[in-house]
Amino acid sequence: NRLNMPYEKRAGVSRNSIAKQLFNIMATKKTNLCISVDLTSSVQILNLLEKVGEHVCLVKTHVDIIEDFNSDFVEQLKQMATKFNFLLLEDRKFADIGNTVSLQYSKGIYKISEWADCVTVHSLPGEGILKALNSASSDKSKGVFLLAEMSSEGNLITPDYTKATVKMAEKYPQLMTGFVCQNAATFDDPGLIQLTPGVQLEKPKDNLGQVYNTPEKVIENGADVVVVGRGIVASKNPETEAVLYKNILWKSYSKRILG
Ligand code: 6AU
Repeated sequence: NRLNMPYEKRAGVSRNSIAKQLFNIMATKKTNLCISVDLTSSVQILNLLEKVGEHVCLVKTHVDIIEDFNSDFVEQLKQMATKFNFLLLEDRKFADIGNTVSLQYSKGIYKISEWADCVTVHSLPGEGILKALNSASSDKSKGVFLLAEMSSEGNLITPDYTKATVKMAEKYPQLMTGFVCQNAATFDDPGLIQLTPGVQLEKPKDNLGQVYNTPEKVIENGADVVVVGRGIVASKNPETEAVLYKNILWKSYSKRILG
């Protein structure tokens, strides 16, 4: 059972090199917190990461919301990832035919394939999307988090869609870092990572359909890496808040592996 296995053991059975690295970073830094830096200025993002970088294993970006995006920002982001030992996830949620996705992945202003360790991908278009990312030439290791479930109210994902998504991933073991999902029953493979968003201590939802659970609850529900955005980013003291989330999450994980 993956839920009772410690991260360092799971690193040993991962077939994707990013999943392996992420499990090892979590075990070393003793944190399974991913910060979602949904800010629109590059300076704001870098300032925030300077404060919370040591407390997170993964930094999740939406680069298409940054108003002053430039290559210097990417360089500084990469430097910070090295300095604090975290990985970079671009939450692009690719959802088109394979050919278009391979262009969106490596071309345009963002050149995601050049700096992101991993990306998020919808299974909706079918297997071609994974084939495209798998064959995209890249100098670095890469990984995919496939969306098997969503946190938002009224989303159209059904249990059959979730099952078919997990099945689709089975053909691409070297590409798959894990799944974005809410429930432990979604998949069994201990080498894959359950990335769970929709987490906040303050409130149960936002005004636009986001639904929140507590850190304890999502770890019980199988989360391996937990995404927190506004719970930290919009708080008065992001560093204090990041430490708070980190400690609750690590305590809940430590309890979980004891069975
Ligand atoms: O903590 P929040 O609500 O401020 O931010 C949650 C972050 C956002 C969403 O784009 C993302 O998590 N997200 C995702 C991801 C990670 O793919 C899937 C989902 O079902 N719900 C969700 O909120 O940046």
